[in-house]
Amino acid sequence: MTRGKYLALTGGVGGAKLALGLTDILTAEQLEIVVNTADDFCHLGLNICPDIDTLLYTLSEQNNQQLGWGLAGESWAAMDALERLGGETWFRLGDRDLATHLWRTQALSAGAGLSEVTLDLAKRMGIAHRVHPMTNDPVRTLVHSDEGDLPFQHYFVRRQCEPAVSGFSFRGLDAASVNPAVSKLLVGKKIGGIVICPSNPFVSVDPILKLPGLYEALIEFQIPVVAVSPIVAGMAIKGPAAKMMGELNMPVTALAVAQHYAQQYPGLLKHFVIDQSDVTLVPQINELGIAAVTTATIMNTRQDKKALADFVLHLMES
Ligand code: FO1
Repeated sequence: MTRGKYLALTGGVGGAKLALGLTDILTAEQLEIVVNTADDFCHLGLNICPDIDTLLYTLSEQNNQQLGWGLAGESWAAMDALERLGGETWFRLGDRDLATHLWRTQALSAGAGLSEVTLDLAKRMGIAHRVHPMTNDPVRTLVHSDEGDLPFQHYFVRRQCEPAVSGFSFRGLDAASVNPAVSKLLVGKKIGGIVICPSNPFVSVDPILKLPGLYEALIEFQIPVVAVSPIVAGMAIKGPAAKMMGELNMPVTALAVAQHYAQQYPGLLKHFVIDQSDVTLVPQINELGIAAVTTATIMNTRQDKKALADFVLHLMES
């Protein structure tokens, strides 16, 4: 089957699963992946990029499936030693994972951009596909909550998503530019379609789509965009999306996710893929001007990931 070049937009775990399925079908010439960087932060002097690393570890089949982040077969000697020194250990950096952060921090300190560093890291991990941070500029999610404004990792890891959220803002977003490697693909009309992976719409997908000029470019170039719902049968497969929706007074449904995308990015989505268990939502999603389609969206096995990827790609060709 011949396909043009596709872009996948993703955050962490759920998105990385679909990205892995896409890499099983599409070659490095046919697929490039754009990752959220608004979760990034500087911790213990290291540049940590959690979504980039979750994707790189998943694509290189080194990811820790029990934790959902970090590397498989990890050990924690450095964290234990840091604890004995009375250092900060709420954000757990495994011994092997530390090597990634050290490598990245050194390369960035030597003057390389995040884009270059990420492409290089991916190559060194044996990943054929090009992985692009959404921007080279610092964009940081701030979670507005009943405990005040919290930097994303303080909300997510330190406070275990317990504070009730009332909204989000993305520091640095207005001054940020879309990664030039991604802009080049869009302007060069090289993109045949975009897959929005089943990542958190508020803190993983919004920071990407809200980068100045990106949504406008996707509309201008009439690129078919398909999104996959991260909400299935009223629950998030992974992470705090469902809890956030409840606190934002949204119904916890795939329909509400589609409404969010329709309101924030009018005309962007051509198709919205929801789980077959949510089939009753199809007519209401269609009323938003987005064609809702159902399939099995829960990705437990490698075959599940590939099957969902194949389904999404067929939609884009239709
Ligand atoms: N998530 C946790 O829940 N606890 C951790 O201690 C933790 C450490 C960590 C270290 C490196 C890394 O790349 C990711 C890490 N994560 C941890 C996951 C991560 O912070 C979140 O899953 C994402 O930011 C949300 O997509």
